Amino acid sequence: MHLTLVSLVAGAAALSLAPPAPISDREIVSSLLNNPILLPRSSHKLLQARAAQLDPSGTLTRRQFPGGLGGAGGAPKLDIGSLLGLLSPKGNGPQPVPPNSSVPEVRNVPAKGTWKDPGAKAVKIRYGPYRIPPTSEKNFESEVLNVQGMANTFKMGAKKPCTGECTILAIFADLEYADGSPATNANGAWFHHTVLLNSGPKVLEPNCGTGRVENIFMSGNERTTGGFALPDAKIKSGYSITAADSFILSTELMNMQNMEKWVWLTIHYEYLDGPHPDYRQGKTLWMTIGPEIRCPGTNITSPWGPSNLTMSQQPKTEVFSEHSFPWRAPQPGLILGTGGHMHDGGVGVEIFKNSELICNSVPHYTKSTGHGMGGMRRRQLKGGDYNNLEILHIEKQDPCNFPDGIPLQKGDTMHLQANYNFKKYPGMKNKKGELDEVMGIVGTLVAF
Ligand SMILES: [Cu+2]
Repeated sequence: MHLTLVSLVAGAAALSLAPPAPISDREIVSSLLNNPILLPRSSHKLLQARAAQLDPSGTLTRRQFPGGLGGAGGAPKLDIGSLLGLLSPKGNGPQPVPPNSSVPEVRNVPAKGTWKDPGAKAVKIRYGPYRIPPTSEKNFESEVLNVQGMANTFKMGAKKPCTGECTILAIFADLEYADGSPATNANGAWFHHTVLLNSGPKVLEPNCGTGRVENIFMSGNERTTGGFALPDAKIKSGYSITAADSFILSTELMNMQNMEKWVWLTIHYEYLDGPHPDYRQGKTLWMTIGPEIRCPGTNITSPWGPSNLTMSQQPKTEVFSEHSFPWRAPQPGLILGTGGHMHDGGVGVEIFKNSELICNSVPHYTKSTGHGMGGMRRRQLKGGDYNNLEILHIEKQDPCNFPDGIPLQKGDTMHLQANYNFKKYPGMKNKKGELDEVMGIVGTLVAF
């Protein structure tokens, strides 16, 4: 007994000396396919469609991949290399030539000034270039999602702000052209969304508690701040990454014009070098509406009754409220901040801890100042006498901050209620002229 214990301890010590192996591409892709919480619906659907395209047996067209993708237990073996080729920013098709750019990949930039930690560094990393196809171009995305001018890509092993250990305090994402000037919807580049995922041997996905791949940041046109700490909080927190962690970027960009564009995604990181055990672990908890978005391996039914959305997440009525599945805290923590993301037509996302309303995240609309819209005007849309460039669009959405933290006990629940009213705000239409998919996503910063 004594000997066994000693040899176990010795074995553990020997193990800890070897650097932990990073997560394989196969495990990452398997997690992304199996856990619909990790990616926005459109990116998840495109990933499934790409995987199905490469599956010679046709069995991968099923929604779930419970056996993994390794070919074990009768599960089909997916050629991950080919899949990643299809998903890369360039794709497998004819290679269009990006413009030259002299803007460096990594720039040391001033901290945005809100994170008062004296040791904080700030760096801006440029990813890309990404080609955004003209609205008239037929591509895989336009066929699968009924949209125009969209490019959806993955980048595995995306550059991290540090190569060893560091603690990230905040993340901001933006788009720019070759010369570094901003690419916005005002000049026709629609920043649909980007998702930054982290994978690693010690990563634990906080929403479902399964898997070693985690969605740590999402942003779109509203240019959300991804914070793992509150600038004015009394509680120190951050997201720590290690040398074995690997970043994955999922990026979905859209064109508002019938003219090819090349853009770079920029991510600004504010971080502290090295490990910081005195900091609480800041985690982003994502909750979302959607008829089939559950944790892998669970089969719970919604306590809120039938969904107001179709399977492609398009609204069935003009005025409705839609809820997420409740999330249950696996351990105590502190809620430091929360905020929602909606699509046009949204009037607010209400966020609850147990049954108590802790935040109403309200969207703010502005008139799009797009120009050169010839490519879109030619099309006569049914079901309304407006086009997507004539309506108000959500520009930003209010967050709620709790500098003292709202205590979360083990077993406490959280959920969201997304309120939509298309009578008040017209919604974006897809290329068939139907109301396009809607979202109700809430990111909550919890310090564990
Ligand atoms: Cu969205």
